[in-house]
Amino acid sequence: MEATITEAQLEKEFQQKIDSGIVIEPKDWMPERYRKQLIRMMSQHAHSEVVGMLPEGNWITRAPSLDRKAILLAKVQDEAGHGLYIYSATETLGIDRAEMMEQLHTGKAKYSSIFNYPTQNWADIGAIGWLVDGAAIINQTALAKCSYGPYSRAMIRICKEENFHNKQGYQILAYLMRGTKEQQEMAQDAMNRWWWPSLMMFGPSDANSPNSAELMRWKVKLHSNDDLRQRFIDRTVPQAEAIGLTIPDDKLRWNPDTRHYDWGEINWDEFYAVISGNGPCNHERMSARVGAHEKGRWVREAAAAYAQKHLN
Ligand code: BYC
Repeated sequence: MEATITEAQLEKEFQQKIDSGIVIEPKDWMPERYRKQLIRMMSQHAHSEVVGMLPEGNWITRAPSLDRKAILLAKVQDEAGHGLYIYSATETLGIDRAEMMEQLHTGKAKYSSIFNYPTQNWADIGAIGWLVDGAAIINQTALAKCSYGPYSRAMIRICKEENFHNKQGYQILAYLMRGTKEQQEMAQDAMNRWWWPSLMMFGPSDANSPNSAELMRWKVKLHSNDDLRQRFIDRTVPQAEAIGLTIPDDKLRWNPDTRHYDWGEINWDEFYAVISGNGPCNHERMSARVGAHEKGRWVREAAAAYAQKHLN
């Protein structure tokens, strides 16, 4: 008689694969909880890419030159592409895109807190590219080595594109800092408004991160929220100094003993308000997203009708 493999044995073997660095592929056995956690995190990541087009899209028609418009247009299109890769990667876990959309539109699924802040002037586009894409690169470079194959592979290409985004943002601010006093003030004002929300992108502090322990055991996350946040600060402070921007944090200073920057305290009340739907632009972002989805209904229906007629 064949011995039945128990769930516990399967889980043990799964963990051994993870511990020895074997990448998990869609058809491999995986614990239901691993699948659920990945669907949660990856779908929220895909939603972030798509909702993230809105604050920058706001400036495409008002970019200060044709070159800047072309660059911004390309960047925003890249973000749409990132959303598509990650939605496709998430579908390999057995959820379909319509269900993910439904979760976003009903508020069941989150998207990154950062996209609930307004883009008030052109310098904000520089700050998003430099700080927001910069934070995303730190997070995603780690995810490119995560245990789930489709997610890690999507991240490799995305990180390459984010690097271009990051440089174009930094260049916008570097140019403004070489400009008139008014332009320098615009750049500093954008820095002041985007710095702390960018730090919030890494999630709650480790002590308050309910998902981290499990995700790190499964090597979905390779570093904790606080470790990645510190890495971002250490990398970004010298870049700010190089172009004459001041980081809006009185407590920021280099610590020669730890060889990291010490820094102040995130306003966690603000973070939790934003992720529970009460940030400055949550309602605006969701109504724009739901509206765009509704407007695209006829395209989805036409594509489905075409597929039924010609592709079966
Ligand atoms: N915003 O236990 P935790 C881009 C939620 S887009 C909102 O630490 P986890 C770009 C968290 O979901 C790049 N919610 O969670 C696009 C959880 O709630 P639920 C976006 C947040 O998963 C366009 C709860 O708080 N990148 O680059 O272990 C233009 C507890 O947190 C946030 C990604 O999505 C937040 N900031 O860690 C420009 C990266 N932080 O789900 C640029 C992929 C936490 O239990 N995601 N929450 O209801 C991750 O790496 C991880 O999911 C996080 C959170 C580090 C974000």
